[in-house]
Amino acid sequence: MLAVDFGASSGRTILGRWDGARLTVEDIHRFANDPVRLGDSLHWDFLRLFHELKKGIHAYKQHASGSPASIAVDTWGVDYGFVNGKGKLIGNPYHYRDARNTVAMEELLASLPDAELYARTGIQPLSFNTIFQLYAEAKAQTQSLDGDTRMLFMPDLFRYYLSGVRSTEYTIASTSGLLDPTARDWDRDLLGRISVPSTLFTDIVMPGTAEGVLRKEIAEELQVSVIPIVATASHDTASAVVSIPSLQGDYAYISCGTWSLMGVELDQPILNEDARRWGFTNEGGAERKIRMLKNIMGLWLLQECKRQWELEGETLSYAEMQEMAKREKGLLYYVDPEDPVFLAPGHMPDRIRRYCAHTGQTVPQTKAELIRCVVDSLAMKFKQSLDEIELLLGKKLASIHIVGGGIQNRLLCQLTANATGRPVIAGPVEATAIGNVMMQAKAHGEVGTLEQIRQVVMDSFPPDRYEPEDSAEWQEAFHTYKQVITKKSVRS
Ligand code: ADP
Ligand code: LRH
Repeated sequence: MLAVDFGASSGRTILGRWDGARLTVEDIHRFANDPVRLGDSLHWDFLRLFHELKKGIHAYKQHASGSPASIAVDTWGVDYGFVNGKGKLIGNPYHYRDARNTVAMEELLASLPDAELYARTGIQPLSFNTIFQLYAEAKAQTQSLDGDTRMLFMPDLFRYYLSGVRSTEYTIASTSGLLDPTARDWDRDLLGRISVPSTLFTDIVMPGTAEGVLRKEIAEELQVSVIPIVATASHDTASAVVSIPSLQGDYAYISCGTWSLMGVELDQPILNEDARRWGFTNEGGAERKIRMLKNIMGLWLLQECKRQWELEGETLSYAEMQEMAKREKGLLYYVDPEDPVFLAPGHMPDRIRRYCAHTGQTVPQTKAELIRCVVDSLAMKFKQSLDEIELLLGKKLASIHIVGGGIQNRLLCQLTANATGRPVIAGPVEATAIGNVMMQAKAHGEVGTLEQIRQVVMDSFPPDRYEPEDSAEWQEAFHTYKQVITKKSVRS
């Protein structure tokens, strides 16, 4: 089975080999996913990404014989494109970090208060949620959206151009802020209130559903046979959560890549005032589960420092950056990785320094100090979020599972154990692609339940473990961190 995983910073095609009991994965194609600024807007390069998708399918032949049993695509959340009745893509999809959304959010929240919206959708109001993007779109009237046009989220859009089937997969739709989290379907009344035609929205299909086959013209172009296309848990975070290697319910997870998505898996959403105030979101998971989690601006802060330093002429690898931070003294300065000041691209080192100055802290000067500041702050944010999750659940959690590319930052894994005082269980690194493949296996009837899938992941990809160290020092420092982030929210 081929899993195509488009992350916000890079994409990959993974070949999953399933022997009936264990899974192995092989990376057969990797590519960068660089957004493009065009005029004053920020976009995804959809055509280039589709080209990379085809290259990944073609690469299969160099690694295996015959054809894959199926293909499925997952991507980051919230973004979408429009496809008209003739199958043409209207415009190039916007990047969720585009600046147009902030004003749209403020305007919509003026007529649809935050508390009401949260009670209806269970989604933390972030400016880039699809609901605000569509509202911005409707106001700007840049596209003509007739009755035959459909809005498709990014993985659905890729799937449409692979198979010709226009449908909406549940987990990706759940990132939009347009679903009723209990009914697990569109909130039709809400759709009416954002001034876009209701005909834009297709039926919702559950993850693990076969949705057509590879278009004949693509099969001919790539000289492959006609391959089934599956709607997997197509929000990358949902696929990552599928492959948490545990059968216990007593852990919090962090899906750690560009973003850090920290939360728990539940049967029903939590929609109370504390969950809203603390910024928790209730997204949909495989098997109708709810992913109650927080969107934390994760390793994006390091990605943007790295990019800025490259522009200034110094190229550092992530491995080098981690080593530099390890040598630095810790617990000296903090930022709040949830603060919207860090959302847009550009000049990240300056923004981190400004944040520290603004909150009366010592300002990190060197690159190593800046990296250490980010890693310490993330570990502290994970501790803060864990405390909030435990209050919402009314129980203590035994461990933290971290999955995704971020586990290669071993310093972050260790500091997370130190900050939370809980063991960190790290892996698999390709959790999203593995979850994607296992939901395809489910569509083929090879596995039935989430428990069976997680047993397979546990048997196939043994994780690493980090024990907490220096707990007293971290507990004390946590109070300083909390004072810092409170100071910032009071001042801004
Ligand atoms: P996404 O899917 O959101 O694009 P990934 O899951 O691929 O993100 O994770 C990317 C992040 O992993 C990078 O931002 C970087 O911080 C971290 N990372 C990748 N490789 C390494 C490495 N060798 N050492 C430390 N961190 C790494
Ligand atoms: C992570 C992610 C996250 C959010 C963001 C926009 O890649 O999917 O869960 O939805 O991107």
